Amino acid sequence: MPIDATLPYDDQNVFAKILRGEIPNRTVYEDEWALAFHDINPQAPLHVLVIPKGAYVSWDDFSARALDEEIAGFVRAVGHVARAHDLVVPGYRLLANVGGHGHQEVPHLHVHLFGGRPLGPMLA
Ligand code: DGP
Repeated sequence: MPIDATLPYDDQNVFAKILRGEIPNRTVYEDEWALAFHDINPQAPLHVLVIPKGAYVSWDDFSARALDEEIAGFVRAVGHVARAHDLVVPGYRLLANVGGHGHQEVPHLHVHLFGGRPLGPMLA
């Protein structure tokens, strides 16, 4: 079920539990600002989720409330993960679902990084 992205942050969401180490994950990258790990239900040969360490519900919440250094750190982490997987030459796709129409299911901001095959045109 998609979430209501205007609700306050719920620290019991599954990605908050992953950040606290309460649920296992397959980490591909971690730094001060971000954690990147394999999606549990991959839609491409490489399907990684990159999440900020801070408590933000969605892209909207993050872009409105996060400090510039958090935003910079997170964006750099996403780019680092793509480069570390040699995705720049073949190309890749980034996606952030927000709220109901965006079909966001986990109420902690996450950017999907897809790669490893031609992804075709973007489908709405
Ligand atoms: P979205 O619809 O954008 O909120 O996508 C949520 C993604 O999170 C979906 O692709 C599946 C993934 N996911 C949900 N629960 C878990 C989990 O416990 N571990 C991992 N690694 N991924 C999860």
